[in-house]
Amino acid sequence: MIRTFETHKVRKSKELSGCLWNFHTLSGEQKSILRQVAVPGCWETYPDTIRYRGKASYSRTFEAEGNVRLEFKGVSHTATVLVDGKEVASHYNAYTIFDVILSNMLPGVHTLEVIADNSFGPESALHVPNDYQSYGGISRPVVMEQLGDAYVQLLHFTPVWKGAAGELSKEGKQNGWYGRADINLRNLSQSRFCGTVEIRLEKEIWAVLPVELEAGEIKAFQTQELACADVESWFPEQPSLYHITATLLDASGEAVDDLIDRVGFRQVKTEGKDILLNGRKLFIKGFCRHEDHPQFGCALPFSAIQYDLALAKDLGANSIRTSHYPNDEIFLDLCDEQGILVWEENHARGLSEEDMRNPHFEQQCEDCIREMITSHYNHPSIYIWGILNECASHTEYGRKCYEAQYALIRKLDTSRLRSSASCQFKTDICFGYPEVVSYNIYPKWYHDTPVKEYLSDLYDWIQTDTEGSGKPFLITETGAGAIYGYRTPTHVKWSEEYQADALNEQIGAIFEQKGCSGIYVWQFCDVRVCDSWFDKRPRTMNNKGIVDEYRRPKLAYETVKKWFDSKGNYR
Ligand code: ADA
Repeated sequence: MIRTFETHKVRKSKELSGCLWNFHTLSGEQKSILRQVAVPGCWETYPDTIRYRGKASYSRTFEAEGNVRLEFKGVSHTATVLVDGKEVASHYNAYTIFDVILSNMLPGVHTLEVIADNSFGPESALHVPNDYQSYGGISRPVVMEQLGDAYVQLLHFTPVWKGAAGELSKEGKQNGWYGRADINLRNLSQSRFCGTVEIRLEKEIWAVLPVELEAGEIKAFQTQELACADVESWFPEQPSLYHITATLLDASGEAVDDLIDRVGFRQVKTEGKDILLNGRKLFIKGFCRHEDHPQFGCALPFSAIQYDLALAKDLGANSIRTSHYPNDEIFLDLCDEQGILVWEENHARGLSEEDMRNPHFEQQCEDCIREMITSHYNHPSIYIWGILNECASHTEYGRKCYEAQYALIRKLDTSRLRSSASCQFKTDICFGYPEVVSYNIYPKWYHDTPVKEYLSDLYDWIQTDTEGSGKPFLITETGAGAIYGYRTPTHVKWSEEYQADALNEQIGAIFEQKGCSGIYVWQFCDVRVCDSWFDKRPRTMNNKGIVDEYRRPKLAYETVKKWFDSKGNYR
């Protein structure tokens, strides 16, 4: 399953995943383990490659002719793509989409090979041994599309509220909504393309733009801000969605290509210390969630993703933080449809200044941000872009990296907030850039300070000594570890009782903290971590889940549910 809705009616597309591909390992002593494997999938879900770190080859045949677009939703973590034995694309990062255009293919059967590599090394600045697993495989779907001479390469829609402020918070149809569409068109032929691009909101024609593309040209088009009458706003309680379609017509008026996406009319901004969603003061009750499962690795199927969201909703959550990388777009489709707000972040966790000085770091971060925002721009559930979780935001070198990445996000998207989850206690120097100040704190786990005291001390420092003063404030991580099934009247650390007690105090203090707009509990479920973390992580797992890796609830499940159910979505 690619998306929860059709993204084309004119363009012909075929999923190349959703079946078995030929597989063999390519490095180390496990050379040439030959078999057929499910794609999408991770090789760590097979017994003989469960801890394999290196390269492996996936291959299959496919029929095609003319202009073909291959889209890879995620290959973990570095991909080399060959068609008929010739390299046609390469990509770094497991968590972002990449594509390749194959022009003028001869009719017939072709071979597709993807070499995936999950090894660590100096050329990988973001996938490093870490407190989560860098899996190996074609972990998200692969799609083949048949293109004509010209096609719709990108369709971004920005909702704009122009009505009276008070109206925005009412549910039901409103006439204050406008929108702006940005479209990129590409001419694959060697001759000029003339025609029009027609944009529909649901069935209604909303805009028509004239098109002239020189041979081989990629051109950006933008509509003015146009009215979108009688649409309902998107709220967590009323997640109204609308299909937007860009159809490319040639000079004779024939449709030659199209691209369909879904949008929601909602406005996100800050006002003083508040995060406003459609004018209402948002209160975040969320979880940090890794894409991780003992049976699927990071390649969770649709039903497993939906099960996680159902548990989060049962727990009273209204938001998920995609810690620490962009998520599968089908997860975002489900969040759009179910009114679950998303903090989506680029790929980084706990990188020191030395790590950030890796010569590949800045380009790999920039690529991840561009690819994340380009492919996820239209999802109304995403209210904030995060960067660089717990990286070196306390050093001058780090500050320059944060500044550049915040600036890039603002260049790509003016409609959403920005933040970064910091762990630099009273030493962070990067709060002048983001709209929201966010911290990961672990009183009652990594240090036994009373939570209320620790939190108010940190909050007061932010208000008095930093450029984050007066900005909205979020706790983006707090929690404690518990080994599922370890129950003891001693309530010692690693027991389920201790985790429940710690979270009770942590959440209680955060809910009471003035100026705090919410919390993300670390973390939704227990996850596999890299082997080298064995000494810090019992079971070589991060055991701070509210449920274990099989989604079995720990005692803390009811504790979190009690707190989350006690508060609505707004302050
Ligand atoms: C950090 C980090 C998380 C996880 C957590 C923990 O806050 O952002 O990825 O490692 O600590 O479990 O200690």
